[in-house]
Amino acid sequence: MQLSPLQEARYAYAPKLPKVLAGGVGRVAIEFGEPTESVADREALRALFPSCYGKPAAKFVAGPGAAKRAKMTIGAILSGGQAPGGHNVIAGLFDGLKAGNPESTLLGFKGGPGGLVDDKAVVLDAATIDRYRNTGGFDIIGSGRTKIETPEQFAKSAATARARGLDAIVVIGGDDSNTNAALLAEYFAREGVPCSVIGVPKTIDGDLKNDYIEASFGFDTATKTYAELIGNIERDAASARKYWHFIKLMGRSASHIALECALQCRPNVALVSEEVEARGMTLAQVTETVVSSIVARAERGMNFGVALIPEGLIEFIPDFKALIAELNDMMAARGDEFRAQKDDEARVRFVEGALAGASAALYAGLPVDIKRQLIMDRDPHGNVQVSRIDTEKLLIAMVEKRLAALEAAGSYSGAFSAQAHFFGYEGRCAFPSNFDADYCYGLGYSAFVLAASGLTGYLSSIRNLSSPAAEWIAGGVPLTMMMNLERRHGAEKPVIRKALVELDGAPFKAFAAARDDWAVETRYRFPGAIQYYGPAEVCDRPTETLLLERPRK
Ligand code: FBP
Repeated sequence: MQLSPLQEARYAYAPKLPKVLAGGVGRVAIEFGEPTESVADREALRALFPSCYGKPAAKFVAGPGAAKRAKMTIGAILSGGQAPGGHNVIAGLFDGLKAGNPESTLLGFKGGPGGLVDDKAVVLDAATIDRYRNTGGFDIIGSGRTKIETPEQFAKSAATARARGLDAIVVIGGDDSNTNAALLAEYFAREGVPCSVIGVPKTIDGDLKNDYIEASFGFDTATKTYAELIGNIERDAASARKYWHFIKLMGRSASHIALECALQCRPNVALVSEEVEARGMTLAQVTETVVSSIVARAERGMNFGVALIPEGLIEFIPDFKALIAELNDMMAARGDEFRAQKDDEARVRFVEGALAGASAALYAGLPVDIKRQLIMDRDPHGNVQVSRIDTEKLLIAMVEKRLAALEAAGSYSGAFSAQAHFFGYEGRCAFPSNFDADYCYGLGYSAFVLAASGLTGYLSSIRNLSSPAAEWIAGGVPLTMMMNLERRHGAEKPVIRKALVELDGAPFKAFAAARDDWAVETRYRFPGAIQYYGPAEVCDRPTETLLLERPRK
């Protein structure tokens, strides 16, 4: 493979570790806190997780060393969507494992959780790890979205753990994948499989966070990548002065990515799904938010602008949310009939016949492409695949219609020409920023310490992230602490609760205080490309979200 100069340089980058881990695995002791409770549905979860529920949070402190030094075999799984830094989690895990005992073995299960079920693994040796240090992507072993849920899948996972002599499995994933990790930990405990299960908080979406998880890895790099592109588009818009750019940003449900990019780039409009839901806004009202900026700017001679749209928007518009919930239940209950329809057109007709009331009317009035996109296959966790719904185009169509009406009424005389963009996959495999490279390496190293200390059902945790890496606080948090019951595939299931944008949180408040000005004036900010070498204030700066949520002390 031909290496780029940056790739070669990044191989040599030494991630910065929290001070408590920098002394090596032999000098890490664990301090336990109070027993924990889940975020909701406590009795139900206590009953579902009799072994793992309510464990105390763990914090690493300097001490005699809690991690066992015997030879171990650990299996790593990369799960769900790619996020920059996954390779460094594996590198940190590998280095911790080898520091514990050079005879230990790291296995990589191929293609996500399915690799564990089907026992498809490779040995990850030093030479392999060195080819992936500080690089983006999950290609070292691949990823997948298999949900381990049937008794047969659990039994096969246990058989793999036994056959391979696994002491621990490290699941590197988002909320759904770590829900899997919690279920697996409980199953192993119940069945007497002597194998820990440790999670690592991954997702560019930024929605796996709480008091112990300040950020999921990958959010930093992905948002900086998108912000660079948005800044470039803003400059293009302000130069050409003829286009409105509608940019949909990945992030499935939560709007953290859109909000972070807004704080970095100061676009004219940024929609926040959580606010749309809280205000009970209809699609027409959401459209009006954009239209009012377009009209105000046109009056000032600026027929250009930039609008950010979170990927999950339509799921938060109450009437769409009800429609999607009905579609999900209907597709679960009448799945066979639905799938038996001969083509897309027949499926749309079938759905139109099956829906009733307001949902039927809403669905009937949508453009045909959106109708089709709404009934595409759900992912294995029951989620609508929002990245495949062209919300940005739906919004452009709505805006055009409204502007035409305003023009006819004599209250708009601007020129509107739109460009649609979707930034998602572009950011998921970028070279991890220094922040993500350091954070991920530390998370992997911590996962080893948790596993080697005999803990199970924990998520690797590093806190105090807005401070320099040496001051970061490492440890683990019980997975059940983040769980509640939610409706999936038509039934109540235990899942890790998504952390959505909080409207009384500092990032949203900072945005809300400035947005009326941005809507009318041109206040663009150009973050530029991620810098890997240079002064720390340029290269190691965390996201605006993190700095606002956890101001440096
Ligand atoms: P997870 O990190 O939760 O797995 O998802 C990240 C994500 O990039 C979402 O933002 C997006 O909606 C989804 O994956 C896209 O999925 P896919 O890669 O299957 O198209």
